[in-house]
Amino acid sequence: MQEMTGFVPVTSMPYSQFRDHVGEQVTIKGAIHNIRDMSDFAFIIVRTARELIQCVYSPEFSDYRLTDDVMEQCSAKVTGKVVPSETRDGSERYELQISNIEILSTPAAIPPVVISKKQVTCDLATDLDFRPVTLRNPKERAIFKIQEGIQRGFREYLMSQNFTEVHTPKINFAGAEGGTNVFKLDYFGKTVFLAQSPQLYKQALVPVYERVFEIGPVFRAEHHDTSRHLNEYISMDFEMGFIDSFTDIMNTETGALQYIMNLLKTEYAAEVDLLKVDIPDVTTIPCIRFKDAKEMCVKKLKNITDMKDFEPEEEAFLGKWAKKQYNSDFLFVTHYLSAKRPFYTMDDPEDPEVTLSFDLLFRGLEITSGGQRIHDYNMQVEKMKRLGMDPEQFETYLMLHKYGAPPHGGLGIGLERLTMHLLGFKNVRYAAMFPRDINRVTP
Ligand code: AMO
Repeated sequence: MQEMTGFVPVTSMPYSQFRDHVGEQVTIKGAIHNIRDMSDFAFIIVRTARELIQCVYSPEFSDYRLTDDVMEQCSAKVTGKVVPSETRDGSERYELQISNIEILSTPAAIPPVVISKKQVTCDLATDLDFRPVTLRNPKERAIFKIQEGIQRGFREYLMSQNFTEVHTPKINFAGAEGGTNVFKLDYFGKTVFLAQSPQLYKQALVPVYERVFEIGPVFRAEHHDTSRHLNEYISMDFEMGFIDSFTDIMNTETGALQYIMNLLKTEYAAEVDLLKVDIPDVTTIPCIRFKDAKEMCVKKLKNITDMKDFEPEEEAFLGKWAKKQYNSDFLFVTHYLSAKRPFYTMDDPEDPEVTLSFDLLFRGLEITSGGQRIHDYNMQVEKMKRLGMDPEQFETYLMLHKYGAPPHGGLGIGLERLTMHLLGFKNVRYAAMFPRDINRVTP
């Protein structure tokens, strides 16, 4: 009888272990990423899950003879002796002197774009059209390794702060964020909506777990094609109960960002180096009220017409201002106008025109919205009515308030937006693995 032992060996010896095996034969498995034929010898670069490993073929080393089936993108098992390699700057590097290559699979065609150079040089649309292939380029794949680091940091930090990870439904009975950017779905004859955010559910879970978080996809039917909007993105949300003030939420986000940036520096150093990521300092984050920020924008920028929200150029201006004034890449803008925030937002009891809410700008781009929520049943029903909503439609959401909820609040961070500005991209699509926008649903 065959029995499973629960053990699968790691496919390749990591490069970091080569120094302990100098002079020994080791085997790695990966894709042949690049072949540089130097006539009497050849460099064969093997791409493993996270590394590029230089292997050298020469008839001098062994009886193995290179054949034509060793081609770029074939999968192979390469065996060779670990030797120090010559480097121009004298730094310590190792390579494999090939003693055998076993081909495990052969591609049917040559990649449509060059992926074996340092960088993929085609335009964005072509890059996205061929994503399953272009992602193999080490710089492209490093983007999403960094993105993994951000999510991991968010998760690890919140778990250390007693948050419970949850998953809420993406097929919803109502749009949580209002507006028209909600996808409608025919659900066995009923109209339902794709979740714009986990808002209605994460709040419901506060009286259950006190602190919850979720990392998951959300959907926005954006009707325009911009460099900062996707129709499906990953939202990193949390919600916490028993807050004393909405600044508890901003402090928790600051702590999460501190942890994330530190994690990237330590555990993702290879990708940080490869992409030359400028990791921001998050020791403290300055705060400014919406009203004061708006006044500054109106003074410094021309043609500001929307007095209730910021245009992208105002956010960019505020980003530069925070850098100059506080040497900070981040800026919290607080107390947004009540008229511009969703129905669940708590108005400021000292000035009901404004809310106990905030956005976080990172290098001049909004990456987060958050704030304190209404926890009182009558207050929530009244606000819904004032906004022309039908509380009956939100009966299940209102159970939260009706049956008792502590003062609470939370936030949502757009993962692709954070990645975009961390890596200095001009378009959010570079930071989305398989982006969905008004013109794209493939690959
Ligand atoms: P909001 O709608 O502001 O707030 O969204 C939160 C964050 O999500 C990101 N984001 C987007 N990213 C890419 N494409 C889009 N179309 C897109 N829309 C938004 C932004 C934004 O700051 N429920 C609240 C959050 C909360 O209060 O907890 C919400 O979803 O980075």
